[in-house]
Amino acid sequence: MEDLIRQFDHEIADAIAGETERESSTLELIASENFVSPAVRAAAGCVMTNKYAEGYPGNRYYGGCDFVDIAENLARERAKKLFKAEYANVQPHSGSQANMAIYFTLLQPGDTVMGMDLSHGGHLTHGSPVNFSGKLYNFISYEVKKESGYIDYEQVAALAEQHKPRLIMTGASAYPRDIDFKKFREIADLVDAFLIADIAHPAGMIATGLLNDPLPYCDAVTTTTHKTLRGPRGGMILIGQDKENPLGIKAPKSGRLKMLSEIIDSQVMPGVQGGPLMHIIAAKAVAFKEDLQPAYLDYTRQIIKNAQTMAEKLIAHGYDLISHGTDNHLLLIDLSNIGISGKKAERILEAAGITVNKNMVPFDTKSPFITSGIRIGTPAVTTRGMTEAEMDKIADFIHQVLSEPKNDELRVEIKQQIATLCHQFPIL
Ligand code: DSN
Repeated sequence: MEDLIRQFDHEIADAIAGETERESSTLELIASENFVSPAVRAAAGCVMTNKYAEGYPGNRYYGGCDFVDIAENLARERAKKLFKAEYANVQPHSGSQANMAIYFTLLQPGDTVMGMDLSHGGHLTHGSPVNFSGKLYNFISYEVKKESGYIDYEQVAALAEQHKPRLIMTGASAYPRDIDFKKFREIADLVDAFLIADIAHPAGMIATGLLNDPLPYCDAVTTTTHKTLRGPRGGMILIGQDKENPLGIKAPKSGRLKMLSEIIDSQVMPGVQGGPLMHIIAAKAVAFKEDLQPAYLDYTRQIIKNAQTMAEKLIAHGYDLISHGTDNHLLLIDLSNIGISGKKAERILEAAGITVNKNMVPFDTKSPFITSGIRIGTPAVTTRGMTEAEMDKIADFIHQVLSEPKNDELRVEIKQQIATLCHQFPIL
């Protein structure tokens, strides 16, 4: 593939070669990233990129859709099987667009909505003032507790009582603990609010039953497909089995789900998007087939074991982990006690071959461009086949680099050791 590109465009071929080398020889610890299989990558680069297919299988605005219909039907059926869902829309180009389609389905501009504060682990589309969500709707943010780092469910209930939101958004991008969706449902019911879970980060472990399942409790669930699900970059919307339709549609129960799903479908396309990315939908189908194999359960178990191993080792080295550990695939570390900003930690770790991202921590006093923390995730290194022994080593590498922030030579030395380690665990 690269040779074909090189024959015509050596600049892009060089950039791809550089990225291939970077991914092969450094440690990818960004919690939202992963490495797709060769089959998923091949599907994402297939001829279906040529096809326009506005609409849904069997009901398109264009001719010639027989084969892309097969791909989309397979993606939808596999997604439903994976999550025990009644409905799946696999067209959203991203998690943000999945969330937008849900908001457009359930809200009017100006409505009051609750979401987790970005600096406490939420996502841009959960009401950040610089995002469409914060501009279109009146978002009220809930937080984690300062002492424990866990979601402050009493605060969520009190804010809901006070503000009577039309919708409560759960889910996070930097929250290391499992979420009590049942408790959120009870709070939402008190004020007659819709409840939506954005499971972009932990979707893989929810699919395999290792983390709480929001589908029985939420009116709809959104996710991305490229994080723990290890598929192509994209989004998806799900509705659980036997869900009461939250729109108050007067129809028999079976008919209500159909009507809600039709509204969501129409908000994804034409409400938010035009033509779906059929090559990406084909790749989603391949990824979901992989996720339905027994090996994927082992993979998701190992993601958690790896994160917990790294958490224990870093705590032993004196690091301040938000919530003192993790239930899932990520750790959020407050670096205030060692006197390094998230920005600086990200830079010096990258120089040593370790890729992480700077991240706000709850009650952060630094700006989002500097931050007091870093976020670390294990999905990508687990895909390479790394287990607890490697996590121990990686935690030691991180500690060595952060303990000597001025030592350039040490970083060069560690980068070489990391390249050697990475080459023992090649990416397919
Ligand atoms: N940018 C993603 C993350 O890193 O968590 C969320 O969309």
